[in-house]
Amino acid sequence: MAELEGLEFGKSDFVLLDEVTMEQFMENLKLRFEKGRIYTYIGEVVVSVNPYRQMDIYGKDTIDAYRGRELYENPPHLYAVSDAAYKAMKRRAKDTCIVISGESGAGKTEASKYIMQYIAAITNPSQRAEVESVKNVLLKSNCVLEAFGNAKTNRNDNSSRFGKYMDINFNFNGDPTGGHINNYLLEKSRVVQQQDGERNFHSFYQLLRGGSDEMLESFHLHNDPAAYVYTREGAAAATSNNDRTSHKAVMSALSVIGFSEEEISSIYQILASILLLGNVQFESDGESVQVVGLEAVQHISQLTSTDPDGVCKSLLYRTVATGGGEVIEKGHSEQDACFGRDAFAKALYERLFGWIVSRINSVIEVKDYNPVLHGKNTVIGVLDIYGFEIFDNNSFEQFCINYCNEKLQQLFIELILQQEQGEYQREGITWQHVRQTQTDASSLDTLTLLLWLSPTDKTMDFQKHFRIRHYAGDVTYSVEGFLDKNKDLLFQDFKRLMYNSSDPVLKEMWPDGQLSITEVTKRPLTAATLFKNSIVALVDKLACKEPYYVRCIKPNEMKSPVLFDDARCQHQVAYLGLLENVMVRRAGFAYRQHYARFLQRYKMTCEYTWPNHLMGSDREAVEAIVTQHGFQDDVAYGHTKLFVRTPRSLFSLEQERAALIPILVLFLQKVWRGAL
Ligand code: AOV
Ligand code: MG
Repeated sequence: MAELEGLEFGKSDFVLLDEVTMEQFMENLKLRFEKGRIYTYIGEVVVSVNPYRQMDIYGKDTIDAYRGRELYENPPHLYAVSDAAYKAMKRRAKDTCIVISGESGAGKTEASKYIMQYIAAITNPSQRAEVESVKNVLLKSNCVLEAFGNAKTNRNDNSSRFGKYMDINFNFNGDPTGGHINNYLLEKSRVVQQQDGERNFHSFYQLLRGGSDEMLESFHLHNDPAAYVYTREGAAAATSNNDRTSHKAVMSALSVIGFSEEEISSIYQILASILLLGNVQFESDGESVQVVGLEAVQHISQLTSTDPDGVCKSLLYRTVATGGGEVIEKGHSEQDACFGRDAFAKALYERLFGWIVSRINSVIEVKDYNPVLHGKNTVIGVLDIYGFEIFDNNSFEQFCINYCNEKLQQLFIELILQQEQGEYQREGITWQHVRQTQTDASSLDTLTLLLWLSPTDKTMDFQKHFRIRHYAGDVTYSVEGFLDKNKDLLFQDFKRLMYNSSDPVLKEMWPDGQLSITEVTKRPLTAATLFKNSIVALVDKLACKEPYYVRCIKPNEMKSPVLFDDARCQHQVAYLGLLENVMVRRAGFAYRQHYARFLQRYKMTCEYTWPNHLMGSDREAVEAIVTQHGFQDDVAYGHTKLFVRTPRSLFSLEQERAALIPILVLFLQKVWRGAL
C-alpha cells in the first residue's frame, strides 16, 4: 500500500478499503478522481482514470522522486510501476513487461508514452552518444507510428488502429541498447471507408494540410481533404490534433530515426497514390469496363514509378490460371474493379505501415551484442493495443480487436494468480490457492470457433448479425463484408505491378509480386487465422516475462475532465475484474516489504530499533517492531521480506510514525541548535 497522502484523497491502495465491496471501491475511485489523484494501486497493479486534462505530474521533479524508489514510498504513479519493472530487470536480470489495458479512450497510449519517457529519463546517466541515439529513435518512433496507425474514431480522437508491442533491450548497465516493435493487425479498411464522424488515418490529413505547396503540386494533390473520396467523410471532423504541426513533427521524426530523403519521399508518394486511387472511377458499356479520366492513372503511375498501361490494366483485368493450367486475362465487372481498387489501396497502406515498422526496427535492432562480453541482454516490453470497442456498426476489425482484449484479460487473470503464488513460494510461505472465475471461458471457445469458420462457410450468411457475449459486454457484429475482410483477397496483378516498380522502396514492400499466378498458393491463411496466430505468439511472449499492469478506466463518454459517470466506471471495474484482484491480493498478504526497507521506515516506532538495532539481523529487528505493536499473528516472515495479511496492522504503524515525526523533527532541531 502506498504511503498515505492524507485521508482526504481516499485510499491510495484499494487493498486498504475497510471492506472489499463494489460500493467502497467506486466511492474511493470517484473521490480520488475528483481530487485529481488519477492513479491508485491494487498492490502492484496501477489503476488509472483518464483525467482528460493536462496534469502537472510528469515533470522532471516527479521523475526524480520516483527514480530507484520502492512502489510504496511515493503516491501511486505510472513511474513507480515503470521503476519496479526496470529494477526487476536490472537487479534480478528478469525480462519484464508492462501490459496496459482498458477500453478505447481509457488512456493506454498516453500511459505507454509516459512509461517510455520515464525509462528514457532514468537511463544512461553518463550520456553515452550511442545510447542516447537509441533512446531518441524509440521515443520518436511513437510520433511516426501514431501518424500512420492512429485515427479519430467516435470513441477517441487519437485512437490506435493497430496493436503495438515494443521490446526495449538493455545491457548489463541497465542502459537501452536497442529495441523491437511488433505491430498487430492494422485496421486497413479505414483507408477506404470510415463510419460517420470518423476520419481516415491521421497521415492523410497531415499530408494534405501540412505538406508544402511544392510537395502537393508535385504529387498532383489539392490541399483539401474534401477533394478525395477516401478522406472526404472525415474532412470536417473536429479533432484535438493539429494536422499541420503534426506533419512537421512527423517529417522531422522520420529523419531523426534515419529514414533517407528518398525513403521519406517514397512514403508520401505512396500516400498520394492512395488518395488519387480513391478518386478513380469506372464505367461500363455493358461489354467492358473502362477507367473514367485517365489523368489520375497517369499520376498514380508516376508516383509509384510504374508503367501507366500496367496500372490501368491491373485495375481492369485479372490474370487467372484455368483448370487446364492455361493463363488468361479476365476483364473485371464494374463491381470487381471497385473492389480491386479498394483492396489495392488498403494493401498499399498496410504494406507501407509494415515497412515503416520494419525500417524502424532495422535502426534499433541490437547489433553486435556479445553476451560473454556485455552480460545478459534483458528486455522490458510495453504493450499498448487497441482497446475493447463497441460501435453502432461492428465488423471484422472490432471482432479481432475485442478478441485480442479478451485474450489479454484471460492472461491477466492467470498471471496475477501465478505471480502471487510464485512470490510466496520464493519466500518460503505457505498459501491457500484462490480460484477466480472471472473470464467466461465459453465465450472464448465461441470466438475460437468463429475464427476457424472457413470463409466459404455459409452459416453466417443466413443471418445479417451475430452476437458475442464478451467479458466487457455484448457485441453485435454485422456479417456484411465480414467474410470478405477475412478472406482479404488482393489480385496478384497489383502485387506484380508493385514488384516491378522502379522505386526500390515500393519494390521492397512487395516481394510476393515476383510469383507468377500459377505459383500463388491456392488457399492463403485467412486474416483471422493470421491474427489469431499473432495474438497467440504475443501471449506466449508476455507469459514468459514478469508482468506489471496498468488498468485504464475511461471516466465518461464526453471527454470531460470533471465528469465521473458512475455506471460506466462501475461497468469497467466489474469487467476488468478489479474487485476480484483486490480480493486475491487480500486473501494472501496485502503488504510485503524487504526487511531493510521496512526497518528504515518504522524503526522509530520501537525502542529496540531506534535509532539503530545493535544486535541481530534486519529480520530480527523487524520481528521486534511487529511484536512490540502486537500484530505478530498477522504476519509471515519470508526469506527476504515481511508479509502482512491485513492493512489494519500497517495503519497503526503508519499512524504512530506520522505522530512521531513532528516530535522527532523538534528533537533534531534541538540537537542542531545544541540545546540537547
Ligand atoms: P487509448 O489508447 O486507451 O484508446 P489514449 O491514450 O489515446 O486512449 O487517450 C485518449 C485521450 O485521453 C488522449 O488523446 C488524451 O486527450 C486523453 N488522456 C489520456 N491519458 C491522459 C493523461 N494521463 N493526461 C492527460 N490526458 C490524457 V484506443 O487507442 O482508442 O483503445 O484504441
Ligand atoms: Mg491507443
